[in-house]
Amino acid sequence: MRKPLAALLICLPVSAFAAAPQTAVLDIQNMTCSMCSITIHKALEKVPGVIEATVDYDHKTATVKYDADKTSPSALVKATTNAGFPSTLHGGGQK
Ligand SMILES: [Cu+2]
Repeated sequence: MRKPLAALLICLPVSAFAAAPQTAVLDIQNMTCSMCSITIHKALEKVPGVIEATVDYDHKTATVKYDADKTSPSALVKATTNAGFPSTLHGGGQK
């Protein structure tokens, strides 16, 4: 039983550095064609801390995986708004 304990002790500090990614879903306005989703995608991926951005044109939403230590849902909203697509946080994603 010594090995699993040793592994646990080694793993803990590592996981403290890599915070679990958070996911935010944004409702996006002004999306009128598939080109818009590309623009939004680029705007979101430029935000420092964004790990992955998926824009759903059919549902007019963007799902963004981000590092909560580096960015926040409000920064994501700002990024799409600055790109010409005002957005709001969908559901209870913000704490
Ligand atoms: Cu468009």
